[in-house]
Amino acid sequence: VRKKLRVLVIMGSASDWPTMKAAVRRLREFGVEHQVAVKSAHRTPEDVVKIAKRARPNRFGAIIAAAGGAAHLAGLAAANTTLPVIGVPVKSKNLRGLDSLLSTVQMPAGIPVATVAIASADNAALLAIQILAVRDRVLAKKLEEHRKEMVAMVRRDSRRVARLARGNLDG
Ligand code: RP5
Repeated sequence: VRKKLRVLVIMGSASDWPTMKAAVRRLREFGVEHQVAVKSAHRTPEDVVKIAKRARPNRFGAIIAAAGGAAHLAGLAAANTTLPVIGVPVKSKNLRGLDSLLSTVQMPAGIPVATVAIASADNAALLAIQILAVRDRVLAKKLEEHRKEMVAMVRRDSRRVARLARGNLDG
């Protein structure tokens, strides 16, 4: 049997961890093996190159890279691997993540980064799981279950909001 692929989660700073926790929570929920590390495109560029180059032989199937501000981490990782790289723009103090978003998403032709919305660590994990699920039936089944749970949740919410809309609007 083929060995299961893992997900590598890197972030530019320990200050990104509160944002990235949600990705780890989701990967755990789906039983996807992962490794988490702080690697900075600007402060430790050699370490980023090294971990990205070793990612495929180290049995990773996707990389999640989160950074804020002049967010070059996902791009630098993508430049050093042919694995799919998912960028998470972390919300920044001065520009509320718009800088992170643009510097993560605006990659040059030839080196793509799949960028999720600002601070969307959970979606990054789901996308990584979807990538692994291309060749993993168990994961694909779990993703289907997750979608069904969302449908049930939205329908529950809809009934609740419809009830509220029929009630006292000033209460
Ligand atoms: C980026 O700058 C990090 O990804 C983080 O989002 C931001 C601030 O980093 P710290 O100054 O908190 O280490 O490199």
